[in-house]
Amino acid sequence: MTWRASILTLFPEMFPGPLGLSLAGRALAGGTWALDAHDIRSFATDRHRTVDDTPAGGGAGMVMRPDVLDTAIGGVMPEGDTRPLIYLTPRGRLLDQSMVRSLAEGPGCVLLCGRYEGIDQRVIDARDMVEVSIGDYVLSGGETAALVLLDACIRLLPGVMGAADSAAEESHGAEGLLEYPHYTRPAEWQGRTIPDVLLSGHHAEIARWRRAESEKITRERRPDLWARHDAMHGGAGAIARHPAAA
Ligand code: 6GU
Repeated sequence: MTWRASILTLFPEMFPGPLGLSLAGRALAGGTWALDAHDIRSFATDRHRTVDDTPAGGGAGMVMRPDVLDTAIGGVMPEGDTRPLIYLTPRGRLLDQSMVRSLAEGPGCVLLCGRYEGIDQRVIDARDMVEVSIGDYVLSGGETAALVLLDACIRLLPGVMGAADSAAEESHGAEGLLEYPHYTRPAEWQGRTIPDVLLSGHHAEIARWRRAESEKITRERRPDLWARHDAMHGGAGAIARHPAAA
């Protein structure tokens, strides 16, 4: 069954964009996933095809109208469509790899990309939208966030990635650690060498070195991920439990 993404946006030309290339593009052409992008403006009913209005209570910017959005959603989500309806907004729940995994396992998603100051709260409530953010910074619209979310999901669809285990071993994988550093030829470049252990042929030692590097970089860069990883493994720190590796 094809994983299907439907997009509601004022800028449908932004899709598939970069997702039409490389891994995702090949999977799109091959039918692993499908995309339909719809112009919200085409669901407006007045002569001027109005999609927004001034905020109730006053203030700067414009708010997208609930009636137009509801018609648009109804137009792309038939009765019985079980896909989650996601509104991309900086006030949403932070996207993470576990959310990505569960979306990729489902039938697809419907993505609503907002512009202006936001959308009327009543359509968020009435349609039971899941509000999702991709990080703590502000984008000019939800479209680039939608592309990020889709990219993360598509690469997990069966058959999209080359090596069977390349999704399992990477950063934010099941272990919740960042990835160890990578090296390739030449063995010496601008006076810099490759760590000896990687050229030793001792697979167990290489695995141990990579694990230690993963833990070190996660501790240094992402104390939040490290705390969660450590708790997952009984807490108190991996080194403390494995004094030999310290
Ligand atoms: Cl989903 N939308 C916008 N406009 N800005 C964001 C975002 C989404 N996530 C982070 N910043």
